[in-house]
Amino acid sequence: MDRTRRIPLLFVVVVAMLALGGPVSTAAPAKKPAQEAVPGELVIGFRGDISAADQKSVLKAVGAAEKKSFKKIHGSLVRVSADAVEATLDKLRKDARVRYAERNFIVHADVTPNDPSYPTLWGLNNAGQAIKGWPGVPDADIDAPEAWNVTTGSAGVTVADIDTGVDWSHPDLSSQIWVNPGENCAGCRADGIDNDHNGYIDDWRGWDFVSDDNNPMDDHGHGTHVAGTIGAAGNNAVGVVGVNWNVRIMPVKFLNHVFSGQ
Ligand SMILES: [Ca+2]
Ligand SMILES: [Ca+2]
Ligand SMILES: [Ca+2]
Ligand SMILES: [Ca+2]
Repeated sequence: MDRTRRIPLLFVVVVAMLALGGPVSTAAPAKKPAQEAVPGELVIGFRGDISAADQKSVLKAVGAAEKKSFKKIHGSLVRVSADAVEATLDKLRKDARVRYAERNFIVHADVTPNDPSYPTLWGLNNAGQAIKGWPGVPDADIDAPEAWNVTTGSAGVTVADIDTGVDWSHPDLSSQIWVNPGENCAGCRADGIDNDHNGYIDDWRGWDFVSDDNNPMDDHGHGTHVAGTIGAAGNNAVGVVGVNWNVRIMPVKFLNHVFSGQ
């Protein structure tokens, strides 16, 4: 029976990492930027039983000038000296009459890609949209838009897709496929020479451990699906979007086209 070739997974991972061009991921995670806020402005919420006169005395005690009062929610927008923001927040948060005090943060709409099939990817963002007639569960997702507000990926990060191969010609993946720099000199991709001396000849875009050749094309579909989740090109007005809009995917094929159980 034609079964999937049994190659120990650890061996494949080690080969992928060491033989095909070093560690899989090289870039440090991006540091989350400080949230943008209006300089010198604070938003304060008072306890509901605090009178307007008491609210004013709280503000006076910390040197805050009221810019706007929100009576219905017992809140206030105030202005303080820009260099006294932290100290003033400290004092307000210790005052039992104050429910909350924070900077006047500036918020923006979540980043949304223009890929036409994005609304069907409920795992990335579930707004309760129906998929094939089945209603969704709002927020049963991985909060991808929230993550995209921080980063949408980087070409400096390479992810090995160790699976059934990858359709490297796919319109949403072709721009994301890793290229081995050691086999990318002029003519080196097809010269029959192991230019980077890693034991694999012309392995310029990964390796096929099933057929032992340099074409890790997917003949099953699973590895390509996984590659799309890892990093289908995002915001390119084509098809779907990956968790990373921009990343490099290293195709490493170790499973053949046969489904388990066949
Ligand atoms: Ca969510
Ligand atoms: Ca090589
Ligand atoms: Ca070569
Ligand atoms: Ca796309």
